[in-house]
Amino acid sequence: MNSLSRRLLAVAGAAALSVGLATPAQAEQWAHNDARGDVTVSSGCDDSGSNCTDAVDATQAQPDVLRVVATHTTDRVKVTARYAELGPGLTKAHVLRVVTNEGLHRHFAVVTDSGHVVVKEMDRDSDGSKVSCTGLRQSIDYTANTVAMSIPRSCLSSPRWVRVGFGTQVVRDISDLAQGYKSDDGLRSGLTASTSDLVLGPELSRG
Ligand SMILES: [Ca+2]
Repeated sequence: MNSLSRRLLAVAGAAALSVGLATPAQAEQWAHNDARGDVTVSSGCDDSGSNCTDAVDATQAQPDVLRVVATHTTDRVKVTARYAELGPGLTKAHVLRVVTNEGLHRHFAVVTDSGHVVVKEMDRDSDGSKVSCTGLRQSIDYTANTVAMSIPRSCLSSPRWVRVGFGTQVVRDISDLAQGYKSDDGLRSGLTASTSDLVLGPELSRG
């Protein structure tokens, strides 16, 4: 299985247009408008959810990311994503990827099941071990179809700049991974290759 899928499923427990924004005084911000209709459906998987066949299915509204805004403030690294459709059903993994100027590589994952947060953790890329961090936050709005997640800078060694990626995966049946999943990398228009990690945006300096 690819690194992204492995990570997303592991934390589940069961296994463009880019524009610079006018920056507020206290934050540097970047936004990306992701393509509509570019959800990747992974099907024909084995029992562990591996070795799937990936294909873009333009008819899938969930979890089609339409816009990602990343913000690096004086105390947090934050991303907000808006979807064509989110919805509380099924098992969903939302992942914020961060790479810092000091070479830290982290993935902050929030997994929901039927709308309830069941996993919330940050992992180190090199070995997948959990990184303790007080102050990880998420906010999910199923009416507005938005997800916001943020990491305190103090948990990232207070970096000078960061690059962030963001994506969401929906597991079709957490008790039967062979049924596959649907994914959208919020910074990649088109196929979310199951062999690659989340695409990173540009360097964002501390605001
Ligand atoms: Ca999309």
